[in-house]
Amino acid sequence: MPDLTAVKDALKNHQIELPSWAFGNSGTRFKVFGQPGVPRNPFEKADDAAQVHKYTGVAPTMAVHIPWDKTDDYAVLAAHAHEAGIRIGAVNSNVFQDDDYKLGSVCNPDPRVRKKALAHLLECVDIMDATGSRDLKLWFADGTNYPGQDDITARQDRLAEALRAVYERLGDDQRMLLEYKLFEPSFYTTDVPDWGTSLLHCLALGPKAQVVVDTGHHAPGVNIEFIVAMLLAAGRLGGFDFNSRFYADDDLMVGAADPFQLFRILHEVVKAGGLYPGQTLGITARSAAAAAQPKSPPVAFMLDQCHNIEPKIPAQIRSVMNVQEATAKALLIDISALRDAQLAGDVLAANAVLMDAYNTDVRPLLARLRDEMGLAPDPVAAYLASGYGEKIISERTGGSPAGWGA
Ligand code: LRH
Ligand code: MN
Repeated sequence: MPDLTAVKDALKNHQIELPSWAFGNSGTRFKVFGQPGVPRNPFEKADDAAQVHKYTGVAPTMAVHIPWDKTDDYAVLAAHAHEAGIRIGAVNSNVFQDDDYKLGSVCNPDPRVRKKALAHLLECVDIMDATGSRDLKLWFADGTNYPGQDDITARQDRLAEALRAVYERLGDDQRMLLEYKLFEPSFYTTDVPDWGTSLLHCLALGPKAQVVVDTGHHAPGVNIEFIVAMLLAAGRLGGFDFNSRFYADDDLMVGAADPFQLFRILHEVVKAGGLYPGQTLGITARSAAAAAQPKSPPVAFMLDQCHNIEPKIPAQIRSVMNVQEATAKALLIDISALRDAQLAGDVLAANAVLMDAYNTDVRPLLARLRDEMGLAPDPVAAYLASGYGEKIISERTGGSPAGWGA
């Protein structure tokens, strides 16, 4: 059993990034159920994100999405976030909601549309300069709905051209994270459908290009932790968009649908030393040859969720706690006993080591951790008792609640 003090130290250093859009109204094509007290602008979204950090202590950054979080001066937004106790994290581009993008954005057959899309991506890097953000996160809805609609290879060449232009624009401490998704809104081809396509583009671009794994973007039954292990081994896992799903891209609370899968994913991250820069606990040494491989870049642990029916701030707090619980269990794995059983070919013993950690109730350990961090043991209860939820409902009257604008 690993030393619990070391486990708590690792958990204190493990940071989770919140999505600004989780605090706005969201829904499905059938209905967006508005909620009272929803923020009306990125400043109020930052205030709500700061509440999650206030009660969990491990969510110090909020990702923004442009134009959903469009504002006149992004440095002012960054200063406001700082005032509230957090920082602006990844900048998400959006080239999937403009009429011009019906046949795609950077992959569109029309050069005028591609030029417009590229201009938006470059504007997002300007915004990163203003907010001090390190990560540009790129997701493209680009694809086709019918065989023959467009040339698969030509679209890839157009994509590569745009990515190259963005890559050249990045500053030394900036990077681009390329997110893949199997389908939706395109239903025949998606131009970045899987980890292989994203990785190929990243390898062609350079070390500042890495892959984002959105846990809701795979076909049912895909072994996501295998993909994570491969990307970590290649030094190209840039981050996660954490959420959970029962069927498709449901964007439900991370760990809600499949906490065991989340645990298995974080086991691969801990083992590879990807939990946070400087992590030492729980790392499994690799063969000398492999150890020469490029080191894992910092992994961004971002949530990408929509709280269509549940109260949004408590749901974000619960989601952060779900990641903490899975991470704590992964850190409790007795890696030397695991390695010994694996090398001995003792299948049942090896599986038992992992299941013992997974079946460990880590909630008391996390309550003690929060106590040491000067936080209440139950962050959700503490937030609900604060009256902040009622305050924003009474204050945020007038104006229009934020949403996806879809
Ligand atoms: C696409 C996606 C992407 C975001 C959006 C909010 O499904 O996962 O990460 O831009 O959701
Ligand atoms: Mn995502």
